[in-house]
Amino acid sequence: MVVITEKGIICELDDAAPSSSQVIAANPLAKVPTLILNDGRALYDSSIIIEYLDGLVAMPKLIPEKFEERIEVKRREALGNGIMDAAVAISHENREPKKNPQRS
Ligand SMILES: N[C@@H](CCC(=O)N[C@@H](CS)C(=O)NCC(=O)O)C(=O)O
Repeated sequence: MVVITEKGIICELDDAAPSSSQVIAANPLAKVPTLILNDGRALYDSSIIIEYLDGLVAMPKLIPEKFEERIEVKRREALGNGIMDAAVAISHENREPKKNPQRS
């Protein structure tokens, strides 16, 4: 969403759940984000989607060409992904029923 906003890309957004038939049909991993291209192909995993969108629209360039700068951006991306993975895991865990519920 940040890349789409930064690049001013016009696209259709759908808040389909990972378990929806639409996502499952497009992405064998059944995960979001999944980007469905105009030709019907689907891209998945945010890092691939970001790289695609950065190449699709030239400016502003978000992933630098220079090796060291590129690695720094990729390091930050990996940190962001790790934080999101942890947040999703915590969110799922909080939805699990408590194993030893306390009685009031
Ligand atoms: N590495 C992936 C992670 C995608 C991901 O885990 N998405 C979650 C968002 S809640 C999901 O779709 N989970 C569904 C599932 O794991 O079944 C990315 O960056 O796109």
